[in-house]
Amino acid sequence: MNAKMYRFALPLLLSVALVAASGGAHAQTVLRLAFGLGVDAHYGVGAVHMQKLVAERMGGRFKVELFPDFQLGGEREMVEGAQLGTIDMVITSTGPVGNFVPDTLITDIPFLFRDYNHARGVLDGPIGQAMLDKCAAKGLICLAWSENGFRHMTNSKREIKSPDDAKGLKIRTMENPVHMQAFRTLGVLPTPMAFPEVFNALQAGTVDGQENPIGVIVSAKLIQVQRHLSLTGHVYSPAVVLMSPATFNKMSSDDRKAIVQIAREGAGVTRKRVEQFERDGIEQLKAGGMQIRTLSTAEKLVFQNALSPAYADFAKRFGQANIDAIRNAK
Ligand code: EAX
Repeated sequence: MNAKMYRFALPLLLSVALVAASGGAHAQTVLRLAFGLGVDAHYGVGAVHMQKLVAERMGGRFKVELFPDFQLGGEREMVEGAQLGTIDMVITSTGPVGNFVPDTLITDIPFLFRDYNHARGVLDGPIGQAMLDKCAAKGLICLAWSENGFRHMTNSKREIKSPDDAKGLKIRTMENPVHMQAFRTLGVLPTPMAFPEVFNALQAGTVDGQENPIGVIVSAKLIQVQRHLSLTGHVYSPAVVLMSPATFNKMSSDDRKAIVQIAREGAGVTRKRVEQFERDGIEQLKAGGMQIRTLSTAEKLVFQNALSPAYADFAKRFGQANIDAIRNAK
């Protein structure tokens, strides 16, 4: 064996010897997946499905460990954990994500999406993919769009059927500048707060109300501290499945492709659970004694018209053409 062949063969022989010495076993990497609400809520069922698919499809190289119920902090903290690498994967609403990836904030504009099909079609298409691709420059890997749902207003004081009814109420919002600006424009006093603090704040009366999709209102048992639900559907709340770059970059290209597909399929299960909450949750809340006010299209239009000053600002901030591209998507 000449010197050149020897140089090539030695590392190969060494690595074979090492694998043999380790009994051929590959170390299994644990993927810590964190999210809010319980395992049977919309993020949770998606996370459980992802856990199953990783076990089935990734050759035992990876194992998903679930951290539900905000165990690893509110959504902003979980996203920070993904940036730092202390959390491998997160399923979160886009609420705080805009503070890390400003390009996603356009999705938080009130009354931008007509319905679930419209929102999912845009997010799963080129517009949505372009936003996911912006995450890497901000220290995050956004694998797939998931879903939180259309948000509605609850409060302990009075029925809300018009902006005038909402005026002066102290409403908890997510830590999201677009939502806060919209509520300020309506004359509401927005109080940004991480979700784990919301139940106690409502119970103590430090805020009068909050706004969230049915799945969150039901899963967080907000009926215990809120009397009125107004089905405003004032904003579609996307969610995103994101990963720590430290974890993602250690994966082979095949495993990266696999985890992206698994995130997409997990999001599909989440979306089904959101639809189930939309079907059953309102009746459940009504049966529990919540005073529920449906708003007509005309009444929702009054909210949209009252938001005109904010829309003018959003057009400047995000570009009217970009807003129209989303609004007019089929
Ligand atoms: O993602 O903070 C919120 O209101 C979110 O909708 C909730 O954490 C679920």
